[in-house]
Amino acid sequence: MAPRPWLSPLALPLGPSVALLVLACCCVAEASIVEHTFNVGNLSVSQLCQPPRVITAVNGQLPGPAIHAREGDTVVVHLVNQSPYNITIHWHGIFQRGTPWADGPAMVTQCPVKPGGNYTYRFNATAQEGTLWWHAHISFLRATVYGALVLRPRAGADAYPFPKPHAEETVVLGEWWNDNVYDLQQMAFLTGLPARSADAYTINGKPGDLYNCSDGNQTYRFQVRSNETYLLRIINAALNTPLFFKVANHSFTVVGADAAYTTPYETDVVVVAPGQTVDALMVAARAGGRYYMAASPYDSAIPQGPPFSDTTATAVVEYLGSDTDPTTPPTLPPRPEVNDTATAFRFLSNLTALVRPGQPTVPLSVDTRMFVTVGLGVSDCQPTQLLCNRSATVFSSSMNNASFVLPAPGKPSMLQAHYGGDGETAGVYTRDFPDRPPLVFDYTADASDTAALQYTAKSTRVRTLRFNQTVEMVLQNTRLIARESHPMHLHGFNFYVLAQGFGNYDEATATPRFNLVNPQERNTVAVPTGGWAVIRFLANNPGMWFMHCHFDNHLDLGLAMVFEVPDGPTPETSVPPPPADLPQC
Ligand SMILES: *[C@@H]1O[C@H](CO)[C@@H](O)[C@H](O)[C@H]1NC(C)=O
Ligand SMILES: *[C@@H]1O[C@H](CO)[C@@H](O)[C@H](O)[C@H]1NC(C)=O
Ligand SMILES: *[C@@H]1O[C@H](CO)[C@@H](O)[C@H](O)[C@H]1NC(C)=O
Ligand SMILES: *[C@@H]1O[C@H](CO)[C@@H](O)[C@H](O)[C@H]1NC(C)=O
Ligand SMILES: *[C@@H]1O[C@H](CO)[C@@H](O)[C@H](O)[C@H]1NC(C)=O
Ligand SMILES: *[C@@H]1O[C@H](CO)[C@@H](O)[C@H](O)[C@H]1NC(C)=O
Ligand SMILES: *[C@@H]1O[C@H](CO)[C@@H](O)[C@H](O)[C@H]1NC(C)=O
Ligand SMILES: *[C@@H]1O[C@H](CO)[C@@H](O)[C@H](O)[C@H]1NC(C)=O
Ligand SMILES: *[C@@H]1O[C@H](CO)[C@@H](O)[C@H](O)[C@H]1NC(C)=O
Ligand SMILES: *[C@@H]1O[C@H](CO)[C@@H](O)[C@H](O)[C@H]1NC(C)=O
Ligand SMILES: *[C@@H]1O[C@H](CO)[C@@H](O)[C@H](O)[C@H]1NC(C)=O
Ligand SMILES: *[C@@H]1O[C@H](CO)[C@@H](O)[C@H](O)[C@H]1NC(C)=O
Ligand SMILES: [Cu+2]
Repeated sequence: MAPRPWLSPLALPLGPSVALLVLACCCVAEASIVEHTFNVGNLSVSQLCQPPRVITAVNGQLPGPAIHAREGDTVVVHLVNQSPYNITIHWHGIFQRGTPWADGPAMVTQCPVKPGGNYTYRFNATAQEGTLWWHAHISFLRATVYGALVLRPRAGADAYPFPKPHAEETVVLGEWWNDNVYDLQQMAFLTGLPARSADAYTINGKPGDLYNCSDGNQTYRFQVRSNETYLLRIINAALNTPLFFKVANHSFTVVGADAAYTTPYETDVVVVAPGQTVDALMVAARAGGRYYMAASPYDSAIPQGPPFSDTTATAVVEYLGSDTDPTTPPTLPPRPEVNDTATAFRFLSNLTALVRPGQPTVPLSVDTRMFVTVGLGVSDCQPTQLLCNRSATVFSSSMNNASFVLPAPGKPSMLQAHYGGDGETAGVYTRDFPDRPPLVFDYTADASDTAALQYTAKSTRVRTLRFNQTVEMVLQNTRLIARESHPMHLHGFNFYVLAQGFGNYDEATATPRFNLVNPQERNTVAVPTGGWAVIRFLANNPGMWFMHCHFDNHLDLGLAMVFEVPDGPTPETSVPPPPADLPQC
């Protein structure tokens, strides 16, 4: 990839309708329509000096096209499936208020778009600013079907609640397999054995110079000018790996996370779990030179799990001007150890929200309290796992010991069942997701009673809320099989993270530590390994909303549940009829 100058906001590749609007309405900031066509199909890619491989990609790009919109715009994406696989796309972090049929998780809000089929996603980017992203929400296809979704303020970059940067860049972190990821998922399911870990990490689709490869064409390059400030929009699109992110000899001011502004936070390392985003200002404070941007793994599992790639993805930050010698190798930043939980926790727990007048803040009263364990376990093979060892149990994962499975083939999606009013009678799901684990035990300390506690049964359980109820949820990691930091993602809402810590949640000591002033607002929280996090959200969005671990390996094993939010009192607070082109199963 040729080096390219940092894009100025006006030179961004906006859709035709937005480009027109920028010309026509420089003074009046009206909402506009941002329209894209996503052709999902085969793309042949050569990576890590391997022979070309066929991957599934949007419009022949890896990462896929970035969507740029302004707060309040209507986003319209025509998905055309020219791939051999069933596809859906999720707009990660978009509330989808009034458009639950556009959320995207397969079999939760829609049946998949079959090969040769198409579906138009239509939603408003209302009351959200910052960096989000989109990705496939079926099989492991999001390994290559992903891209940025950038929401700027209605009034443009001048309206950022921080000094306007000279330019912006999206930095999408990913994982790469020298394999067909659809087949990997199929084998993992059929055998009940975990899929193997990635062969490389990537920055904007490229693994970088530290991998064995000699063609010099696998490194992404950014160019900067001395003393200018850049807004990095960092997205972790990896399937299973939280990442440390650094730039040699540079530091950051974090100003946003998950499309919610934060109090400016100074750091030289950014930590992003799968599903999370971080917006960080970086001053190009050197006179010149070349510096590596590095993304390296954080492996939170205790004890450490299956082997994973202890490697580093790099991109090059190159200063323009005579002070840069293009022949010097870039400086590599020191990277945290793979098990550096202290660094991960310091970053993830220290972020706070930027409180702004007129913006919603954390609800102070609570209607429903839930205590939910998240972790690994074992299950019996399901009948459809045809290559399973039936005399043994297989890995599983669960929330409150309920291991989630999607509705079986032949059933409608959960949102269709909900809308039809026959969710339970149609045998699609049951309304009995528990508010407590079935058994109270020492969730995090080493103990010998482990084997008896590991077993978990498969089910499709939802928690039905009242419309506009305030929900507080303690997410408690367990030691069963292994402690691990699970990135828990909620569709349809942002939540506030009131507190987090290690060990067993203790209400008496935790409650006084709740941040009820400026708690960070996110759509994905990395529950500390062997620890807990407390979140709160207002259930003001009717629909069926998936909550799940954003490690695809764990999602597939059942670390998920669904919130069912009934209609409110008005048409605006009710699930509308499904769009005419909603795919059928
Ligand atoms: C896409 O690639 C798969 C192999 O991965 C192949 O079976 C299929 O025919 C290809 N489809 C098209 C339209 O090229
Ligand atoms: C989306 O925005 C458009 C234009 O502002 C508006 O007409 C429409 O009602 C909105 N849709 C929803 C579901 O809120
Ligand atoms: C989308 O699907 C409809 C219904 O099958 C079909 O009529 C239409 O031609 C398709 N559009 C595209 C762009 O493939
Ligand atoms: C590169 O190859 C060497 C020798 O085969 C091996 O030891 C090393 O782990 C490889 N590095 C990466 C990043 O694959
Ligand atoms: C490098 O990759 C680009 C596309 O990413 C391609 O156009 C170019 O031909 C490649 N160059 C080499 C030397 O392989
Ligand atoms: C950057 O700022 C420093 C301190 O203000 C100044 O000395 C230096 O000349 C500036 N460099 C450039 C390239 O403008
Ligand atoms: C830049 O970073 C490298 C690697 O950490 C370090 O060795 C070097 O001293 C740093 N240079 C300066 C000028 O800070
Ligand atoms: C991280 O792993 C190394 C090597 O296994 C070990 O020596 C060290 O104690 C571990 N650190 C933590 C914080 O667990
Ligand atoms: C961040 O959190 C840690 C606890 O992990 C604390 O010791 C530290 O003082 C906090 N503040 C900053 C600015 O890092
Ligand atoms: C299946 O599991 C049983 C019980 O753990 C074990 O004894 C047996 O070796 C396994 N068979 C295979 C083929 O792995
Ligand atoms: C939902 O509850 C909040 C307060 O918790 C209230 O301000 C808002 O008006 C309610 N919305 C609806 C649609 O009932
Ligand atoms: C694709 O989706 C359809 C409809 O839900 C389903 O019947 C079919 O089995 C799926 N195909 C694959 C390969 O998963
Ligand atoms: Cu997980």
